[in-house]
Amino acid sequence: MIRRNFLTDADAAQRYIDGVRRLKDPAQSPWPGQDGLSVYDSFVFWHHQTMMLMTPPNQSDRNAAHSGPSFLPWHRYFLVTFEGLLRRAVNDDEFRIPYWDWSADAELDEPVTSSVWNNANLGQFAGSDWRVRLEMNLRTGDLRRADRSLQRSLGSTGRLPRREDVRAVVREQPAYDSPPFNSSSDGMRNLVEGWIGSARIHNNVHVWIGGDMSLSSSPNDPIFFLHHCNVDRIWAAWQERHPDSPYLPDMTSPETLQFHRVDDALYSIFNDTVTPRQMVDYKRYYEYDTLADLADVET
Ligand SMILES: [Cu+2]
Repeated sequence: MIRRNFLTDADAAQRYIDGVRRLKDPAQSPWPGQDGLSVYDSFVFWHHQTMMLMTPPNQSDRNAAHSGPSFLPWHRYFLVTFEGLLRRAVNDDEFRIPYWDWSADAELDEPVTSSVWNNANLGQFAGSDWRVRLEMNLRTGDLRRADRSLQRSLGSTGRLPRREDVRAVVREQPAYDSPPFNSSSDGMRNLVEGWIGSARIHNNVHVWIGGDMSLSSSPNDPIFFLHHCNVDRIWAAWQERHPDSPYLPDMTSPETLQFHRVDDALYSIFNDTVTPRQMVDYKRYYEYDTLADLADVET
């Protein structure tokens, strides 16, 4: 039950691609009640809905899974749910989502030449047979039906975070998060999410890829899950490095932090109740092949 490196494990990479293609096909993987849409598309919808849910509603910074503490557990849950469907799609209980170590690509002279973008890998999804069927309407902010190719703008803006940027956060940030628990907070979560700090870690990767990755419908790009798997790996490395640092905030925090407190239900479009507390112990679901490049820890 190991999550492996997409760049160095051709088998995990190929199975990820196979599974994603199956989940995207409305004939093989229909989204019940949504004509012409697939199970894959439901994840685009779920992510978009979550971003539109401002928490609390009278501000425009924190939503149910971004610019706040639940950024990490919500995306962990999102990936674990997707991973369970992938497992069935490739018919292998042991399969886990691989991670894209973008810090390795940051060391290339031309990161856009990384093998992750080859046509045999993620490059193929920018071709004509991969259709974006739900997209964020830039004018209204709503989600609408579409039928077009995936868009990327690799490397035109932004920068891939360097390994030392990530290591510094894992090493030097003992606090998970801090008041006011939004995009101005100090602490590990906000440095990893990338609203503060020079590296702008998670956000910068979305910007560097561009196109569909810069919208609330960003899971349209299959790189989304590989990117977030690496973001999750950073959280895992931090957890191993700071085993006594708790998830914050706890339930003594006000209702305005709903969807972010440790025992709140994470926002879901499905009939399920999963809390940040239940997502802390990732080893219930998977382990990483290594965390040693991110921290001086044993896995
Ligand atoms: Cu997100």
